[in-house]
Amino acid sequence: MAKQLSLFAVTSRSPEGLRYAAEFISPATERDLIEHVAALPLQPFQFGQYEGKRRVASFGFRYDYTLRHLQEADPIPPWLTQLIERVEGLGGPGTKIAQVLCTEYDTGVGIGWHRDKPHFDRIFGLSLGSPCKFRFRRAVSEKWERFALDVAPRSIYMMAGASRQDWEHSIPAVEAPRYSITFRTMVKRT
Ligand SMILES: O=C(O)CCC(=O)C(=O)O
Repeated sequence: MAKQLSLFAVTSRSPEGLRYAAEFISPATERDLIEHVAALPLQPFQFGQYEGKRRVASFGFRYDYTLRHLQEADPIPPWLTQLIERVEGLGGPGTKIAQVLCTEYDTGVGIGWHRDKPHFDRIFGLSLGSPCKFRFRRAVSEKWERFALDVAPRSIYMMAGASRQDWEHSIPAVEAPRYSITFRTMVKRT
């Protein structure tokens, strides 16, 4: 595993709460993680009656779009333990990862505009295999304000605050196979 890094604001005009760190993991760890993710029983993303082209496996919790609620999923596997400790370290005191989503994007596959479900709080995304454009948009007086981040393999981003609550995000079709492992904390219910 690479040494501990810090997350940085992307630019002064990036969405509030968006942070990024390049080279969060080494190329050897990246290869190892891709092998683990590719060996999972990945399933096409189910969005109610629709099926997405990306293939996913959820751990901890999964959101069921047909039943419209959060369900328990398989426990987070041990091969993710060390990585989660590093992500929690990056997130700072009180960061507790409760949900992990492993995603495979084949060439030509992306993800449409969305915000993550409100049950989740902060979202950390580790990129593996190939780069992508990570796009943001939010409605401002009947127009879209837009921002795009070039996300490199082995990097990690964090969405908190407005970048996660107010802005939508999407990834256009990738030009080479990409994998991501996203880590989510839960909103604390009082
Ligand atoms: O692949 C990524 O980095 C983003 C995934 C994402 O936006 C999601 O699963 O909701």
